[in-house]
Amino acid sequence: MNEKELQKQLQTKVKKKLEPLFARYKMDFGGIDAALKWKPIVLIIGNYSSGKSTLINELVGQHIQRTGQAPTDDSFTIITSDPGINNVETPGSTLVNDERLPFQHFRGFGEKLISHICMKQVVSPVLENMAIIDSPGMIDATSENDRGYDYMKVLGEFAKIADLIVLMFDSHKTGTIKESYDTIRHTLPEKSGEHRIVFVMSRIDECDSLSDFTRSYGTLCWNMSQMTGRKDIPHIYLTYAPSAVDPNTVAEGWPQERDELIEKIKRAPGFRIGHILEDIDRQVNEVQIVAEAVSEFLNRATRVFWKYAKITVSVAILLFFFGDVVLNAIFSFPDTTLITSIRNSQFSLGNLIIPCALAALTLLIGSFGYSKIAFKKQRKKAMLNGADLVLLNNDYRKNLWRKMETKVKENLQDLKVKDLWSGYGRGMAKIQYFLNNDLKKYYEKIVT
Ligand SMILES: Nc1nc2c(ncn2[C@@H]2O[C@H](COP(=O)(O)OP(=O)(O)OP(=O)(O)O)[C@@H](O)[C@H]2O)c(=O)[nH]1
Ligand SMILES: [Mg+2]
Repeated sequence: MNEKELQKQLQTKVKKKLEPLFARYKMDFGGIDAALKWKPIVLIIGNYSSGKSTLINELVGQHIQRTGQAPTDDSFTIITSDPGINNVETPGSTLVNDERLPFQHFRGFGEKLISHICMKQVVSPVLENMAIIDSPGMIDATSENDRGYDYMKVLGEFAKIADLIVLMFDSHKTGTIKESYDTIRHTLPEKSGEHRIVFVMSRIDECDSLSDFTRSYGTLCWNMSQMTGRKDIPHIYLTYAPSAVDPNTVAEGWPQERDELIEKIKRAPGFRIGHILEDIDRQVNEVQIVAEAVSEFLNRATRVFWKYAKITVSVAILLFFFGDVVLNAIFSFPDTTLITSIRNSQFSLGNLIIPCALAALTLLIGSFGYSKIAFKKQRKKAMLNGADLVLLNNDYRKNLWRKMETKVKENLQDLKVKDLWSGYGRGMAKIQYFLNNDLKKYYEKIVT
């Protein structure tokens, strides 16, 4: 089975199995669905004028994107190739409404963003099984108003569906721009995996001397470790635009450095299935911890329910037989109690009215008391002390909990007494089965 067929099969299976579970625990299935729908994506991001558009033009072999020294692109441009389509440009308003594409959820970012997304379909062998997204250059924007939409969040959404993220810094502005900082420090770690990001220092031909180059490279490394909070420096690819450089001035080793980056980009489609499984794995683990907390709460609530039920039924039975005796002693009513009527062999159905009414009233008060007081109290306590519902025996679980705690609260808040019997617990078993069987099988398939 080739990768495309495997992706298709995964799409049907995962949708059928996971979508209802995600919905049950109020989780968003859109991310997985989007990744399964379309082709592999390479996202090119970085400082303004770092050479993003130039790199794309050279990779595709055509002048598709405008280039320029000042901030040039203010849009996200999705560039790809589809059979029989040449030079077609589609506006964002069409893209976000096309169910076959993974961009529907961008609708939520508003008109301003939608008018800053477009797709260009060109003829290019490199792009047949891949799309490259050119993005607005990062600037020192400080608020959402500067762009008219939440740039960081939008970038995060693109990062989520990308198989490779190329983060470019030119040799003049090695990582000091606010949006670059926020991207590395917050957006990318939250939305993508470290191994999907490549750091690039571009326009290296503009370093006038070796010492100039060393200074730029050193600054970038320093900033990078500040931003990532890591002591080890990630590999930094070096590149330059051959079109901008006199071939006689190209230093030894540069072409190889550049080829390495180009190869890395071209290999991105090969990682798609692995990434999809990784995303599914991560998100199913997130649903799992929510399901665990919910089902533990329901177990505890069920135990309290039975305690309540036992007490209420016992009181109802007592009142059924002796309630009318007490009434008779205090109010001399009813004239004949149930027990007396049986003892005197004068039993008639009328003697059952008061005992039945007392028993029914007790059951009513009991169930009212449970659902309106006890259940709510227990739910409130669980929401305050959520961590106590799951086992947090390692750092992975602790981090996962931190990430999902709000989702757990959201789920607990909406639980009703009838959910004690609505099969939430079965959701947990289904998730477990998916992780231990289905997902494992798919991992085996891509390894073989
Ligand atoms: N010398 C030299 N110039 C380059 C190189 N790459 C790009 N340029 C020039 O740098 C300028 C910016 O390049 P773009 O490709 O437009 O940069 P960008 O990252 O797309 O910029 P924005 O769209 O504004 O974010 C253009 O004038 C390019 O011709 C390079 O490797 N060397
Ligand atoms: Mg550009």
